[in-house]
Amino acid sequence: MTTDCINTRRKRLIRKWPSDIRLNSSSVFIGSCSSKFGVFQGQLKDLIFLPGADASVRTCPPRIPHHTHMDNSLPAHPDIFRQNSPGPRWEDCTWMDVGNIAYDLHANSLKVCVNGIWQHVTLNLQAPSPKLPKRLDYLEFYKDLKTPGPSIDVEVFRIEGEGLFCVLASSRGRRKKKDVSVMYKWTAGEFVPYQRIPTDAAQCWEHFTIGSNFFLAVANYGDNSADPTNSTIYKWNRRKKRFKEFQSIITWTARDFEYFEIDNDHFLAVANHARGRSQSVDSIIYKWNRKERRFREHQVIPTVGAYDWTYFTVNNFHFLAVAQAFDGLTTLLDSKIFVLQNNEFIFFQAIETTGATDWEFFSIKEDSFLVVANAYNYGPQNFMNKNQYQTNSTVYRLDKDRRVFKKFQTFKTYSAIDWEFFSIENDHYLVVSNAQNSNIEQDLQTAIYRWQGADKFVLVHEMFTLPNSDWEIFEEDGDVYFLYSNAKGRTSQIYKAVFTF
Ligand SMILES: [Ca+2]
Ligand SMILES: [Ca+2]
Ligand SMILES: [Ca+2]
Repeated sequence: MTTDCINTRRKRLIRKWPSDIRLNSSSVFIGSCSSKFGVFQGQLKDLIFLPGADASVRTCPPRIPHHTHMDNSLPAHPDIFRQNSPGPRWEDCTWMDVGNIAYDLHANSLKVCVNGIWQHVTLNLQAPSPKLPKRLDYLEFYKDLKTPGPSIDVEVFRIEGEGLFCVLASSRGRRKKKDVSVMYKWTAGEFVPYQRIPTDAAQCWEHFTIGSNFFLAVANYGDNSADPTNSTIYKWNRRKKRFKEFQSIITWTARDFEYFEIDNDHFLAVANHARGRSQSVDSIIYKWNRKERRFREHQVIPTVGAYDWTYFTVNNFHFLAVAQAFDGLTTLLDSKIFVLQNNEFIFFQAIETTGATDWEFFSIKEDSFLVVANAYNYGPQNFMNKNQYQTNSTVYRLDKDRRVFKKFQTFKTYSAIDWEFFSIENDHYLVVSNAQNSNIEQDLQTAIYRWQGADKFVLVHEMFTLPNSDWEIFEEDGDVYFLYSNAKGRTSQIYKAVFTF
C-alpha cells in the first residue's frame, strides 16, 4: 500500500485478493471514525478509483527524474490527468513559463521555473514570517508567586524605562506581624520581590500616572469599621527607584480605589464599605489639585456596603458604577451607575445585585457591556443559608436608544468576586474568579468564556485553580500571561496562554 505517494508498506496476504471477495454491491471503508474498523486520523483530500495493482505507479509522480534540467522530477500532475489538466507540467519550464511555481513531492521543496530550469526556492528565514491569527487554546501553569499573606487584589503596571511590575494587596492575620504588600519586578521570566510597602489589611492597589509621575494607591480596610484608616498614595522616586509615601487619605474600611482621567483632570474614587455598625457610608471622589499638587475632596456619594468603583466611557459620556455588596441585612440590594453632568456624577441607573464585588466594563464592536460579579447570597431571600456562594452573575448591554443597561446574559457563578475581560487578536474573553473553592465541585473551577456572536459568551475553558480573587492579564516578550491573587493562601499563581494557529 502506498500513502501520500511516498510511503510504501508491503504485507503478504494469506488469501489471494480479491479473488474470494464479492466486489459487486460491496461497501469499502476508506476512513472510519469507528474503532471497529481501525481509527482513521488525518486529512483525506482526494480519492480516485482506478483498476489495477499498479494504480500508485500510474497516479503518483515518478521517483526518477526524466528531465535533463533537474535532479528531481516534478510533474505537478500525473500523466493520466494530463489531457484535461490546464495546470503546469513539470516539462513546462521554458522561457515562457518563468515564474511558475510547483511543489516537488520527492525533494519536499518548492521550486520555481527560472530560464528553463526548476530551481529550489530558498526561504529567507530572516524575513518576518507572516502573522497568523492566533486563538487562545488553553492556559498552562507557569509559576507560583509567594506573597506575605492571602491576597485579594493584584495590579500589574509598567514604569517607563524601568520595566514591568506587579503588586498584590496582601494581608496577614491580625496582631501578628505588621501588614505588608510586596511589589515585584519582572526579571528573567518571573516576578521577583522588589519593594515591600506597609499596608493595613490592603484591599486594592491602583496604579496611575499624572504627567510624567507614577503613582500607586492602596485602599486599606484597616482593623475594624469603628475606626477610620489611612489609605495611602505613593509616588515613584526616580533617583531611588522606589515608591515613596506621597499623600494619605482617611477612609472607612476602604475596599477600592478607582483612578480615572477626564479632560486632563485626574480623579481618584474610594469605595468606603462601612462605618461603625452601618454599611451606609459616604464614598468620596477626589480630584487632583494642580496648584497644591495633592488630591482634594471633589464629590461625596452616599453608598451602601460599597465594594468597587468602575469608571467607563460611552460616546464621550463618563460613567461610574458602584458595586454594593451588603446593607447590613441582605446582600440582595441595588448597585448603582452614575453619569457625569456639569462636573458632578448623578444617578443614572440601579441594578439589583447579590453581594456585588466587581463591575467590569467592556465593548465589543459597537456594543457596550457591564458584567457584575455577584459573590454572596445572604439574607431573608436565602434564610436557609443554602449554597451562599452560588449566585447568578449577569452581563448587561447598554441600550443606546433607551439609555439603559439591559440584562443580556446570565452565568452561574461560584463565589465570583472578579470578572476580567480580555481580547486576543479578534477574539474576546471573560474570565471569572472563584474565591472560595469550597465543597461543591463547580466551586473548584475557574471559568473562561469566549464571545461567539449570536451565541453570546460560551464556556470554553475550565481550570482547577487555587481560590482566586483577582485576575490580571499581561503580555511580555510576545507571550500572554495570567496572574491571579490567591484569596486564601500565600501562593498566587501565573498561568501562560497556549495558542492554536
Ligand atoms: Ca486588579
Ligand atoms: Ca475598581
Ligand atoms: Ca475586574
